[in-house]
Amino acid sequence: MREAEISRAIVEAYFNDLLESLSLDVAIVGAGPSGMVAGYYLAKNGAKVAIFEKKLSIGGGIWGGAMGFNRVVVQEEAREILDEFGIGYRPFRDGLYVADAIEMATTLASRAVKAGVKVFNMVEVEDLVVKENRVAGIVINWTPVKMTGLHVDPLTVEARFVVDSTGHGAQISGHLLKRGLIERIPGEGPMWAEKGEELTVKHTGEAFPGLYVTGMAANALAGAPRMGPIFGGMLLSGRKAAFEILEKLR
Ligand code: 48F
Repeated sequence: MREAEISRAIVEAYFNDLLESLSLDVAIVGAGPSGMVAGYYLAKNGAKVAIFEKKLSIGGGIWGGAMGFNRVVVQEEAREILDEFGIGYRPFRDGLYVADAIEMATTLASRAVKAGVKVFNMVEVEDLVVKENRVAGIVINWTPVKMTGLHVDPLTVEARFVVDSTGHGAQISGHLLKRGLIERIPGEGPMWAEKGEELTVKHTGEAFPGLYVTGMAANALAGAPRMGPIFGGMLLSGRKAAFEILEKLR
């Protein structure tokens, strides 16, 4: 067993995947619930898709449940997505179900990867490629480069569609705002679970030619309320974006 061979195995495998992912049908930014669900349905239906996640871990806001109590609530409308993924849950009251946050994060990730999604963690999307008023790709850099503030140029990935699944900050749409390509991002409103859940799904869609928004990023763009630790809207949002994009890819 030679150390250099271990290194060669890693470098070859990683860079083969990265090379293969430099030209995508869909580049998803953010491996939270909405991004992973979108990735799963896209890959399962034949799209070439990768998720770029700036943190070491995938899962976004799932892990901590609420206040670190690692359970999340899902409403009736999204139960079929839990079933599709094989995530367990217990009925509570009023059409609510409780799922284990750890099971949700790991199962969403596992099923997305097994469906064919490539996940590149520790990679921050620092900008967008925009050509002739259409988003045409993403600009990526290593998270440690961003954290240390080193002056290192990025790489670029071309994609027919980019999905902003970056959560509360809507970071990717923010690059369009900075360039005056969209007018404003009002940011999410104060807590109102029912309304926030409904509007997350409603506002999921193409926010700019070539750029879709999902989950809390959709709420931030629309100025819709936050909703806390209820996750059905995130799951439904990811699925909605995936099927709208699949339709356009066809
Ligand atoms: O925040 P996040 O979980 O997004 P979401 O799918 O779900 C929101 C819920 O978790 C929760 C909630 C539900 O009621 O309110 O907050 O909308 O995941 C967003 C992911 O995007 C990553 C970030 O690290 C997180 O894992 N991310 C953010 N900016 C970038 C990024 C970036 N520039 N490049 C790569 N990843």
